[in-house]
Amino acid sequence: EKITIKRAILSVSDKSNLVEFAKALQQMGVEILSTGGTAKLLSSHAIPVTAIEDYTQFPEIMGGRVKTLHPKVHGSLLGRLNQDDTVMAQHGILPTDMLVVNLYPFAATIAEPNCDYATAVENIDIGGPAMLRAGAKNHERVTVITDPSDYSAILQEMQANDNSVSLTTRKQLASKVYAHTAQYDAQIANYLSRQNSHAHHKSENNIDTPTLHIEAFQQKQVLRYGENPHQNASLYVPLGSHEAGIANAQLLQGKPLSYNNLADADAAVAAAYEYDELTCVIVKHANPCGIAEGDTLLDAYESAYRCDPTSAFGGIIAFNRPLDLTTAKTIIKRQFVEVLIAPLVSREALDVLSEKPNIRVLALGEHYEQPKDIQLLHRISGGLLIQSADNLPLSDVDFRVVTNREPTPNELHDLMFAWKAVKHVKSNAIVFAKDKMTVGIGCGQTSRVHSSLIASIKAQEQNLSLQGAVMASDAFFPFRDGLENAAKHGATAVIQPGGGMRDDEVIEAANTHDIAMIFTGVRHFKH
Ligand code: 93A
Repeated sequence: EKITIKRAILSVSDKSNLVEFAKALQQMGVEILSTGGTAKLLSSHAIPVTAIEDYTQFPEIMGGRVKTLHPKVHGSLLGRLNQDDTVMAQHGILPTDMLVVNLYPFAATIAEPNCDYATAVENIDIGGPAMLRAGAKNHERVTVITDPSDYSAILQEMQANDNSVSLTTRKQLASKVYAHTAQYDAQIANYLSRQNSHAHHKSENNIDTPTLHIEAFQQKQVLRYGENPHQNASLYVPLGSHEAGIANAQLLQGKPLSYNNLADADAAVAAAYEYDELTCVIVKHANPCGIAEGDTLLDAYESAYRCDPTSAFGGIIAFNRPLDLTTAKTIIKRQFVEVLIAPLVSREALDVLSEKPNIRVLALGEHYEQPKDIQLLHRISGGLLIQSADNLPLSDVDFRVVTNREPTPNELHDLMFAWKAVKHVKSNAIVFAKDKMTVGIGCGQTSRVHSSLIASIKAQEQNLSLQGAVMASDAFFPFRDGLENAAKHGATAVIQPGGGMRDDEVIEAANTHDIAMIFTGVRHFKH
């Protein structure tokens, strides 16, 4: 059934675009009811408006805490089409067909550096969410708008359909409402529990850490399937924020990204943006199989590819600089690639890539920055593990040379390069690097010795000499054999967290082999 919108309640804190929206409603013959501040603004623009107080015959009281919490307001929003006509008439309740509400800006208020507790509490909106939830429940009749950026689309729909909005749209808007109020309540819950001292604990390094609460997400896209074809999957994005990242990257060509594509692309971009220098990262099964810096994009790609061409087949390639024609050409001539990612992709590069339309090409945006403060979620049976990201700034790391010999400047550069790389390799992680490229990566083994063995085997397979290479380990070496092994393969410098029981023996082994070793005091487990 078509419902012509005849009456609307407008009560908004964010008053952007409101006046022109209300004007358009008025021109369509819609009667407008409003709360204090909203009514005042509309009146000042000569838009006729009925004060809610006049409709309810009850004043706004308690400094605005009770404005719309009245049966004549909620009855007006909840009254069912046809079914409730009699009781509404009996109590002088007029039906509302449209509700436009956005809430007291709680998140913005508590983000203010000087926000005190009382101000925060006063910014908990009660009447707004109550109306939103009522109107959304009754979406069979009521059109509920909570986002000013929806005004123009709704007006267009009304103009094209005799002042009515389709049920499909009303349902969509209703789902947006509940997502919004859920997010709003989550922000309040998080704030209040942060106020409570039990919600803070001293972490091991005596940093006062707030307890993490799960962010609210909404479904963005249903994916074809999950890790395997018999698994269902969806992509979710944080509610109410447009976070930069793979989930919002622009697909310039190719089929929609799969679950594995998204996960691998994410790993590749995180690693590529670990570096300020021009860098290429090739990822397979969420692990880098080649990382390299280069003077040109092509250099970087060639070096990253050389590290492990076998694994690079069907890989995901990410750059932290715009993708150019020469590099794009070389890649598609040389190898099968699933996804190519760069901040920008030049017109000519895209033209040549279009010869292989199955390659998914993603642009992150010119000024892309890797988000720093994202929560990492890991579902376990019966619960959910949440942790903050592994994003300690390098400037906070206390790099200490623990051996007799200091690293040479070249070794030092490679050590830093390898240390950034090893953070992005699944544990146990060992990275050999030389001349700003990885020359052997050992990932995901249950023992460090085997990771290092695999890294060296891979290097030998590619005829990449480990002579003069450096080695990075994501966690400390429990025994001196880790160092013996590095020396055996020709590594001359090592970087690792340190902190093991037998650090003395490990340092002694390094000195015996004239290896320069740095302790970071920071571990980079990744599982
Ligand atoms: O303090 S409230 O929770 N009590 C209410 O009854 C109520 N009704 C609407 N806040 C209430 N509102 C909110 O007031 C709306 O959600 C909106 O954000 C704001 C609009 O107030 P004004 O029109 O006076 O600017």
